[in-house]
Amino acid sequence: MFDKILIANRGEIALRVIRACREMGIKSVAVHSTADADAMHVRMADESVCIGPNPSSESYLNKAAIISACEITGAQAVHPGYGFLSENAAFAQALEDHGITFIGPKAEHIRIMGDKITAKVTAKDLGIPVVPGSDGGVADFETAIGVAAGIGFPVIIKATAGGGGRGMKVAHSAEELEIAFRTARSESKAAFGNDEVYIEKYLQKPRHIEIQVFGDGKGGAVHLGERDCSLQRRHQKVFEEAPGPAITPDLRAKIGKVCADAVAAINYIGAGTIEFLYEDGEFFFIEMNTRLQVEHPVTETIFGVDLVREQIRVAAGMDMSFGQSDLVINGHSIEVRINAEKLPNFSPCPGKVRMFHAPGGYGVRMDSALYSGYSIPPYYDSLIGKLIVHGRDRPEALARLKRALGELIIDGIETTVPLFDDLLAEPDIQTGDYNIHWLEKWLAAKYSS
Ligand code: MV4
Repeated sequence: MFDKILIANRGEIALRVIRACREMGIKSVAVHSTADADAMHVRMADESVCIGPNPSSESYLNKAAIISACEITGAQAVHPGYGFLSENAAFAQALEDHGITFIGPKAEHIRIMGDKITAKVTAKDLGIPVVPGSDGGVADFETAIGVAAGIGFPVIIKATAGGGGRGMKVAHSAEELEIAFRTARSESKAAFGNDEVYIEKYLQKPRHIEIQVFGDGKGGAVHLGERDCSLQRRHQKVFEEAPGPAITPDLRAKIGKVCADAVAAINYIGAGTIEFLYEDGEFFFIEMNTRLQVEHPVTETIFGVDLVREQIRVAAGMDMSFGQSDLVINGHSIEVRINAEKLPNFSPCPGKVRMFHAPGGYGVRMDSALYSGYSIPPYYDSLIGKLIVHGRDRPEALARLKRALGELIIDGIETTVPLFDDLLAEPDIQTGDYNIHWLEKWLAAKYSS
């Protein structure tokens, strides 16, 4: 087992990893930018190294500075958290070249899943159901028309180099397709330096369902069910839950086995998430994320497993501490993401937190790097906390979430907390009757005045 791990991240996820290290008897090294000298992850780690100035491009994304920090401190492994370098194949490779373990999948798997066409072809070959569409890139409009004729309108054009919703265009007719196809290509070229696009059948009212998988890197893998992350605004998740309100045990077991078998077949190591659109009882692969996700706690909560501990174990060459038959769902979990943003426009609202009080009590977990008196710097993501609740069933989790939100105090800045009080009052949220468009429609209606 490692004796020291460097955490190449900040905020709540850095604390999450430091906590796992401490419980495992592993020393932790925090890295930070100038702006983060007083951040909680720096205080909580055993050691810290300043790796650069405020912009993340010069600090949290600075590969050479992070590798130097490993060499200076003697850290044998790096946990990347999410975002930043977590899905950067070149970083994973550079660490390996320096004899440092990347706590995550092999660079090759990161690379495959980072290219959306290669990811889809790989998924299909591994027996994962994919959205009907072009087999690979579509180079000209004539080909695009041919694909659309085969699958029927509406269709969606996606950037190969995209992901997270960037560079997508929907077309309902051949006329719309001509414009959409050209715009998608030029926007993709401008945004990613790559104009390759592909075409899929456009699903009109799906849910975003993602399957958590975990591999041991030696042909063993399990699934840990699904999360329903359909409640999103501008491709940012806002509210996530497990199990998914629309997913039956039979559906879960079937798609879960397909996913676990697929990652086992490629000797995948560590945590991964296979994202699907789910509509009318069918799953359609869209992307795979080769990192620990923000919303991993809802899965941890219902299965009673520590995913970060498992990531560290398998990265050190140990076996996973559970098999598929050990993984039994207990109750229901919901996470809400708390951002330093001002409603109704979600405009970033950094600044000094005069007082922070986290809710607690039975079935409540608050993952946050806030403390009273902390100044949230303006340079990074606006996520400042995740409130995760557990109940015996969904109604109990919802009631507990409402209770916990009532205890939470974040004074001095604007946050997205008031949104959740309103959201919990909605009958569709109470019954779980929502899809990927529900939140944006609700926000438009609610804040239209
Ligand atoms: C789609 C789709 C409908 N049909 N693909 C958006 C983000 C990216 N990961 C995939 N996305 C979508 N792909 C087909 N074939 C609708 C979306 C989509 C979406 C997906 C998940 C969660 C929120 C979304 C919001 C708008 C569009």
